[in-house]
Amino acid sequence: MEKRYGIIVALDLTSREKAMMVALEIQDLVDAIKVGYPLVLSSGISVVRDLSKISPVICDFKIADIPNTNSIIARLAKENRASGIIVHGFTGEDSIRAVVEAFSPGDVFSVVEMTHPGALEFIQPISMEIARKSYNSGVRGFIVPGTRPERIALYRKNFPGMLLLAPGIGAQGGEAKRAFENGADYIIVGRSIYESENPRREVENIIDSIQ
Ligand code: OMP
Repeated sequence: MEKRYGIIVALDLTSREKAMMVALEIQDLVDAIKVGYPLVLSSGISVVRDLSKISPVICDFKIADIPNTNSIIARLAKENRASGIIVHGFTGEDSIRAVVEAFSPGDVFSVVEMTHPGALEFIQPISMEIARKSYNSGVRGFIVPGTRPERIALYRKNFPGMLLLAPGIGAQGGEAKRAFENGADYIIVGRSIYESENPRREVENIIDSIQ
């Protein structure tokens, strides 16, 4: 994934037309488009292929199954030209590794800690172990909480070579500048961009805020 400003847009839309429109409007300012269940379930997996003609696509399927099922899902994403894919790290080394192998060559990102308050209940207490297992399984990077910059700094310190992608910027209260200052390589931004009346201006504002 080539880095310009380090911004990944999350298009959690249920309209293919709107998704294509926003993607085209901001394609030169973002490094990738993250696509998840809202868009794929409403538009079909072919939307990944269509968006990949505009920008690299990361499939956020948060894959969390047994190794065999994980491989099938990863292969489907690959066949539809995804450049990256997201797996849930808590499922363990064999499940993560299955995605790494089925998606190769391609970037696999493991969710090691989440942004929402509920992540403190189960995930955060074991997140460093999740990160360690994910690292051992050969992932390219981690999804880390942009809502908790001090946690980003911790992952940065413990895993210097890993790409750190931080969602939770904007709508969930995280700040782009703080995420980068604490070691994020990329920020993931959804609603602040796609719900804006002027998505392009919103991305430009984010770029201004980090320079
Ligand atoms: P906004 O809150 O609208 O900016 O969107 C954030 C995006 O990042 C959504 O697509 C979420 O599903 C995703 N995300 C989180 O918000 N928190 C996480 O802990 C993990 C993710 C993710 O895996 O991308």
